[in-house]
Amino acid sequence: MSEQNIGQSYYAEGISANDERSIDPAVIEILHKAEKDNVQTAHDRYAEQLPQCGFGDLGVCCRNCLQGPCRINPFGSPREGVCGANADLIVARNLLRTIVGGSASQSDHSYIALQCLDETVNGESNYDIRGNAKVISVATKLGIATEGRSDNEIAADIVAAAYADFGNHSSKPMRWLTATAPQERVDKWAELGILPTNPDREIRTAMHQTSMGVDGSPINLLLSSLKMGLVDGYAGLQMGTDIQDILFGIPAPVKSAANLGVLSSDKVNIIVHGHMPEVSEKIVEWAKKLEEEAKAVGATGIQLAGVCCSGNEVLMRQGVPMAGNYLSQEMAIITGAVELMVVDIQCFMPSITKVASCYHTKVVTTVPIGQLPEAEYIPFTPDTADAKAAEIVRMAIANFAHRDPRKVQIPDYRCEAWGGFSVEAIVGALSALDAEKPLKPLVDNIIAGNVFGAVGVVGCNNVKVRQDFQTVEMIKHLLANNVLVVATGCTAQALSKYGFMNPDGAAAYAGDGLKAVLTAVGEAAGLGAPLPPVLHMGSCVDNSRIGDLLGALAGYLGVSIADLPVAASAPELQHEKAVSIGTWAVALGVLTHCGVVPPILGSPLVTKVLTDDVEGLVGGKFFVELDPIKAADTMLEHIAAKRKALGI
Ligand code: NFS
Ligand code: SF4
Repeated sequence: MSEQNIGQSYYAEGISANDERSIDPAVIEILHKAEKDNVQTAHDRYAEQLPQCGFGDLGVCCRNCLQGPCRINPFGSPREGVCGANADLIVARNLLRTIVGGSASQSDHSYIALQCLDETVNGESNYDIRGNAKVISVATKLGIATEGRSDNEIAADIVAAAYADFGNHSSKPMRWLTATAPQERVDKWAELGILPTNPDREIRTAMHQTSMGVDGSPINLLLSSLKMGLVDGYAGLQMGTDIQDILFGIPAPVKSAANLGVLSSDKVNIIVHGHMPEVSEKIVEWAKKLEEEAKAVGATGIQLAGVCCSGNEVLMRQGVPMAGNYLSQEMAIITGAVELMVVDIQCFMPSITKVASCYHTKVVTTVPIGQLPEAEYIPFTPDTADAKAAEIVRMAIANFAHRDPRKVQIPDYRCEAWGGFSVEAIVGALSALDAEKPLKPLVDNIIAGNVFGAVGVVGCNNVKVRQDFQTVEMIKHLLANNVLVVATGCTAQALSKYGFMNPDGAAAYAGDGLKAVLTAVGEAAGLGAPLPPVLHMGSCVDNSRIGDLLGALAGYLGVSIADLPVAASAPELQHEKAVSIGTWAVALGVLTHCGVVPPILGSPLVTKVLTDDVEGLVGGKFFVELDPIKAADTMLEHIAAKRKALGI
């Protein structure tokens, strides 16, 4: 059986049907090993948390001042906190603070990349500009002159434009937003008064607005939540992706593999985890350079693998295989085969050092704000990146001698998975069919009904729901109904493990119309095989690529994004970032599914606005559905209605 078929069949055969924690047989194998090794995982800690607090679940507790904590009883009294805030107000304030958390994480991530580009332009860093075409496209959209200028000169102006957004003291909207979003959206957001100016100012204002005794209007707070979603969309996702592509290159299709079986029993295994390609790209570079040193200690080489979005970043640009998604981070260590896990920012569990202490695995932190008391801290700066990366790789090599073969168990599951589907790569593949109007073949097939519509599936794992289950079941149903699927984040890694991201997946999962289109594009683009039925578009930051694709499709058709036969879904969301990204998607006009109930149900008003009324304002709305087939059906109905409205 070929590698990719393992991926397809092991889920189909229901090997893992009996475990409520995950559908991934590799993960279940390791969970059993964890029990044997007496290691606690997120699943055990979750069990200890049960039952979780009902007030928190509904979003009706408030700690915004020291008169609290206050909580509202949805079934009786108290109906108000000490200051008089009711459930609607408390839920709306808490939601905005959650979205602030997401937007702050993502805009700080882009700011780190921005400073790295700044130092690179000034010749003060260990990085180069690899995405030359991106320098031109980003400059062009920002209205920066490119004729007869070097990449470095142009990039210096791009850096200045980005800093100007973060230092914008005027009431003008962020330039990155107005340069990127379709004009129709910008006008709509202006009409609603939700155009963000300076991302840092918006975050500060929202924290102020939600503090005790300021905004008492739930509706006003919800409008600020939409605005905060736009902060994430443009200061976080869009700026982050643009700058990372300038530094590290525009991704192009690349063949790789996924699941814990990508770890090697005879190589030095290094896991990159977190979100910053500044760290993970350098580790990749130095792992290649120091391969011989690994052989000198008796290993056959160095095996890199990624977890979470760092994994997605280095898959997209370097073809590094993915060990797994968020809920697999502890599993990777429990294999006993990992010499070193290097983390930077976001989504690494504080537990990993404790898990690592049961094995020989070293954990290395690299960023001042992302430290773990039991880890080695090797601070990474743009001008020391080479030396630090070499030090970290050498630390892993030296640790190979400490691996205890009796503790090693690498599950024999790995699946062929492709990555690298940037918008540039997708348009490139389509231009093999129509060089003049690359989007025409896709749009023609949508009109003809071969492609019924498109869905972007994004976001995390969440210990409250069975790992990968909702994602896989929902996507199977959508593909069978000829919906084209693009994926990012940890859901992309989920799908990569079960054969959705290799050419064989087209025959296994896609309906006839979609299969024919994937085959035609794949052949024309010279892949010699169909396109995978789910296109891996990258990390969570790379959700901007989905936004760019939607904008291009809407522009081609001369309609609003809100009119397109598309939907979005975060079936297993966990992080605040997933909430802020979802809010941006709604503001873009997209129907957005949540497969985990967000803490808003304590307010009937907030729930109604987000799942109903907001559609009248921006064209998009949220819906919550825990059953993956029902969720897919709701998206299919929505797509059908949008098709009908477009007259197709
Ligand atoms: Ni997105 Fe990436 Fe995964 Fe969720 Fe975390 S890694 S930025 S937040 S858990 S998808
Ligand atoms: Fe209680 Fe109001 Fe203070 Fe919140 S802000 S803790 S509801 S008194």
